[in-house]
Amino acid sequence: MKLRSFIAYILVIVAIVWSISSTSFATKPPPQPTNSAAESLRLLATKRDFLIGTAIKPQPLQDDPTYREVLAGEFNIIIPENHTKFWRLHPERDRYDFTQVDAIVQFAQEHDIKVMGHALAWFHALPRWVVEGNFSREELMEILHDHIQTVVGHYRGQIYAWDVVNEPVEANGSLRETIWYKTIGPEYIDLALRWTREADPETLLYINDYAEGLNAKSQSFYNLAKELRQRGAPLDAVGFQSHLGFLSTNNPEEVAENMKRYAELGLDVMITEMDIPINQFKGTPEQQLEAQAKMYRDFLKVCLDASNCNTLVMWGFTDRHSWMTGFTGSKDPLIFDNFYHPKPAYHAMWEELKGSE
Ligand code: 9MR
Repeated sequence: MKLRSFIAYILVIVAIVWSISSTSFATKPPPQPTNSAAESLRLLATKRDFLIGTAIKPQPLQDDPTYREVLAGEFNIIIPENHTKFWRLHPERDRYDFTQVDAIVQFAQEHDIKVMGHALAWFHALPRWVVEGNFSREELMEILHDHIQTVVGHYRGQIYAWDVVNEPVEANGSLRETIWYKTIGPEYIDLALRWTREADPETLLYINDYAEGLNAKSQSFYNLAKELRQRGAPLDAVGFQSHLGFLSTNNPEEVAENMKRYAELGLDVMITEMDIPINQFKGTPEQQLEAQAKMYRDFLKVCLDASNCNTLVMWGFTDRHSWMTGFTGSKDPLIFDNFYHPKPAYHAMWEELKGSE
């Protein structure tokens, strides 16, 4: 009898403990985006003159209040992910369309957020009229000049930095054989920089690539930047895209070393497109998220510690709207999940920014 009542007693205790824990689990509120908290990423970054940003898309900006709320709460700089690309802004030779970007710039100004522009001369995202036009050297120079003058002029004084030439080098270290390179010659880079400076003397000018580590491609990107400086081209910075473990190295020591040599040239480095797909990490989903968080933190620290890096922009902020969504083999690369809940990567960056105040 004694044994039976002891067992009954244990069962009652187990039931109570189980019901308390499951109740608290069921009623536990989902983690909230921390933009309502006193200290967001943005606030911590702003306190130390650091720019923390994200690429953005116009559709959710227009349709989704949570997207807008998290964006304005957490970031002090943005890059339109696709809408400042050539084919979006300049769909026909005699027609420009600024509607979407004007709305983005207006949102940014209302929320005191800086805007970066990407990308004036790139081999990709060109309209057919450029690619298939069979233009002569003089005609293509006129087209690029007109594009830069009109676009950069339209946003004069409103764009913090322009990505003037995107992805100018190949993996093997040679200059990429883009339509601009093949038709105008390698001087298209100097010309594009000069024309951008003329159209907006205040904006920062950078060239951008996935050339962050130490290899043939990054050596050639570095040589290009050095030669541009030596020739007196108006270049202020280089962009490290940082699709880590995907297009780019995931070795922070190499990136730190690479940043140093740009400092010696008097050039800033901006991290412009950072994302970290979790499938590159082994282990359970929780372990993958922790490894992702550590990598976000490590690369943020590289930038914070460098004398010439004060900007880190991610290629989106919620996995719901990442360019990798739908890719097999590369996923969930950002710091908020599909439902705008901050992931361990968010908290890791938050701690790093807080710690470095
Ligand atoms: O994320 C962008 C995707 O939505 C576009 O379809 C694609 C082509 O324009 O470009 C993606 O962004 C790229 C960026 O412009 C340059 N660096 C690599 C980025 C990821 O591919």
